[in-house]
Amino acid sequence: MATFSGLRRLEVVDSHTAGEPTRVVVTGGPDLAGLTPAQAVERLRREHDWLRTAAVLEPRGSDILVGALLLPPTRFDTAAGVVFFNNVGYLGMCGHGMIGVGVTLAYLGRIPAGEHRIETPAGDVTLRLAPSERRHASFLHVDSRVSIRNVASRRYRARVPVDVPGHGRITGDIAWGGNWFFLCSDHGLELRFGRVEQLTDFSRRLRAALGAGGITGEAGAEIDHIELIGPPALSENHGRNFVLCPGLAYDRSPCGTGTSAKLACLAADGVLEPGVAWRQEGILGSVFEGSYERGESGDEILPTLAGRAYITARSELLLDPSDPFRWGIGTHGPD
Ligand code: PYC
Repeated sequence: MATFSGLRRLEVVDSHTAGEPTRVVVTGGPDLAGLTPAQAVERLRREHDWLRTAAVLEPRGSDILVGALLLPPTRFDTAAGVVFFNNVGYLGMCGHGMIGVGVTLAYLGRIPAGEHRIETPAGDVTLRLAPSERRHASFLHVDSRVSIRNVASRRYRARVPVDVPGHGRITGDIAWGGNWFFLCSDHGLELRFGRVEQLTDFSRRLRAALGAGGITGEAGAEIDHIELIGPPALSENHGRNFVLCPGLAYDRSPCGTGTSAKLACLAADGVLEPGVAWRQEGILGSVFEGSYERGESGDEILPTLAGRAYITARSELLLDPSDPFRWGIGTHGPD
């Protein structure tokens, strides 16, 4: 007979933003009160990585899931802190995830419509939630469309040549949008949903070539996101992307940090003025609307992105001490 003593419980709320899922861990994590998100990441990595693996790896999660651990604010002017993670580690920021965090906090009744500052390891991000209008009414009191003002973003290097085995030479820009991206337009591939296997394979080889060639972000930072750029499917939009995430899943959304990196490149090339809208399609055709203001230093921009997120589940993850896979498949957990 099954026994259920000693279960560890994680309360989670799941959502998706433009098709890309986010799992917010609300309770059940370790006590990280008083730590900033950057300090919390270090503590999680060292002592509590079980939380990440149990929440997002199989059998409870999958490679495409991005997790978000809510933290108490460390300052009077912020509403919360958040640490994002995935199947292989921790993220500096996550745009689709932050939009999901916005609707989740509203769903939980923790924040009303309005502006809220959220701490992340990459810096503060401002969430803007509008009250729901009747014609869009859901069970939330806020509209599903959330906008975020992301961390300062910038292009670091332009038109960097890379030899991709089996493909030939391509060029791309290296940019920061809260994570490091290599953005490539001259790949010659069609950015269609039916082609995700080919796009994934090419992006993996491109990422390996960056590593082999010692091509990095600033201060030797690993470039762990690849963004293939192409024309939009719909004329009302301005571009389309395919983004390969660090754990080799592709982003179902247009990728908030990737769209920020793209805006930084457009600004650096002088082809998009501050305040002008850029509608970025992802590989599913879902859209983030972006724009930017100039940042404090000459090459920095402050991107704003808007997209829709929907709550999909509220549940309790149970970690049974007799379950050999309770910490996630392929990991041993703390014991
Ligand atoms: O939206 O920034 C984003 C993101 C990063 C990884 C997956 N989504």
